[in-house]
Amino acid sequence: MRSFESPSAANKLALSRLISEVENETSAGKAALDECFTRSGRAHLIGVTGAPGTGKSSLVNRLAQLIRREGKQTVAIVAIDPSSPFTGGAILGDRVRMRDLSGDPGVFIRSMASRGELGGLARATAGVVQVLDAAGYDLILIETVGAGQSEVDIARLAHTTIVVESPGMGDDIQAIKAGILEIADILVVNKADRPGIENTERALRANLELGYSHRVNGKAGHAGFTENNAAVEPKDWVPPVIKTIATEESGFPELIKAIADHRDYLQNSGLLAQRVRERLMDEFEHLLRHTLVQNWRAQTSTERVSQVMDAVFTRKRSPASAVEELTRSLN
Ligand SMILES: Nc1nc2c(ncn2[C@@H]2O[C@H](COP(=O)(O)OP(=O)(O)OP(=O)(O)O)[C@@H](O)[C@H]2O)c(=O)[nH]1
Ligand SMILES: [Mg+2]
Repeated sequence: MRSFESPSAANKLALSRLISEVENETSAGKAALDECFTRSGRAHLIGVTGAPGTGKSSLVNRLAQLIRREGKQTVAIVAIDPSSPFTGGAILGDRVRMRDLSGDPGVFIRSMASRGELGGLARATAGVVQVLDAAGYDLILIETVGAGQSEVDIARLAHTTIVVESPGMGDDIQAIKAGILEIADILVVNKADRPGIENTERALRANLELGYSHRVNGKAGHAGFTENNAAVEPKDWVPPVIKTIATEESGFPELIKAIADHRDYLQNSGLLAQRVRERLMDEFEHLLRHTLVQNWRAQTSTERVSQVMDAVFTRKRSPASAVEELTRSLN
């Protein structure tokens, strides 16, 4: 594990292998995660989400490149489901990314495929991010296509969530349709070189103002631990709207500053500690459910389950009583 402390080109291969163990939930992977955890908690986790083709990969790529040019921070990129069926852009984006960044020892790039099981991807992503955090990467950029519950779960992993929108679909803001606007800490209108940028920006700002009164603790949809609220009382964070051109460098100094400002805001308001606690509680509960169900499955024969479920299907038993019956040995 010592070899993962300072990221370098030499240990990227070892890091890749370790991440595969974690993704596949092998016993070596689980042991590594336990060890990594105690050395994690330093990295700034940044979620980048938005509809297919808005330019997330290009943006993440450019961000990493410019942050590296400043030379102060190392960057890891986790791209979720890069083989998105919606656009072919991601594959091209990934290739550009590889060429631009892969020679830099301060950059690590990992792609992750979707999982079948609900919650599986979020769990695997949390594990991978934890390993990268422990390996010492300062910033971890997590790219997800903003659609569906598992994407929202992944976005919740991040300290700072960037929602990417782009013009070209009339006034139809895709992030609003997908219901991801309310998780944004920073809004980016990418492809600012395209016509329609003003309309997109205006519609976004209007929606932001509308939704703003519903925000809780600076982040809507972040219910959970609230016992600290009296002490915290943060001034509301107003998500900035930033125009970028990811194929150039336009808007990126502003975006990098907004990311740093949000990090400072979270730290100074006490929200960072609160969010980290919420996230760890989430992770604990998710793992608890996962473990209990796995143990139960290991101890319960499928024949027994179908026997009891037959009684449910014929309405001789309620689902609740089936659960009671089938978990009796665990009590
Ligand atoms: N004109 C213009 N094109 C851009 C800009 N940013 C990205 N693109 C192009 O838009 C296409 C999609 O970009 P990606 O970065 O792959 O978008 P994405 O959101 O990651 O796409 P998915 O991962 O498939 O959801 C590519 O052809 C990019 O070159 C921009 O600022 N201006
Ligand atoms: Mg992409």
